[in-house]
Amino acid sequence: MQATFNQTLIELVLGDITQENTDAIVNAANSCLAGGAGVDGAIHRAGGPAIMAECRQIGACPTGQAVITTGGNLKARYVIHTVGPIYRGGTHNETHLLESAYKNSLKLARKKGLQSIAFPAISCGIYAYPIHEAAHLALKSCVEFVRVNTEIQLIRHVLFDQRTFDIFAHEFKKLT
Ligand code: AR6
Repeated sequence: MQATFNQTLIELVLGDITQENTDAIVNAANSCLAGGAGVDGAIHRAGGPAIMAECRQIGACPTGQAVITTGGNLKARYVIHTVGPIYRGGTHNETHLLESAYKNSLKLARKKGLQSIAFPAISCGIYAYPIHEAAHLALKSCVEFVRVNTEIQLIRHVLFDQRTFDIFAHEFKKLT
């Protein structure tokens, strides 16, 4: 499923983000950049120890911010590590923090001159963000960004399971 917004193709696919060949893939990290389970674990396993070595040098990343490392053994040249909010009832600035995680990742990609980027469903696993709302915010953040920034040509949302894909697809149709 895909649609063009301004100059950027936004695409939804079902799959494993570690296999993506976009310039960068985004990691749903924690603020210590310490590695973990979920997509974070999968990216470090597939990318090898060079990524963690760079994360240790960087040290930390506050929630809603993003940092960049090389892609190690991945096909993607870079990994952008962002930290989504832990969902705590929706009254702890979660909306703003999730939007910031997407937008700051995109800003960093633009700053690096990258043309394509793949996102997982940030905060939708261990951090327990309600998926409908997270999908809406993810897509809205990307569409808002590409309305005013034309450098990135492809944003791919890589959803790991059918249910998450279907929810993203439902929210995507509302925007097209
Ligand atoms: N490719 C694409 N998506 C994936 C993959 C994969 N290989 N593996 C899992 N997902 P989560 P969070 C999906 O829990 O909620 C870590 O321990 C998964 O099905 O990875 O932001 C970090 O260190 C879900 O839809 O990230 C943090 O402590 C989505 O990716 C914490 O988890 C996000 O799930 C971050 O939690």
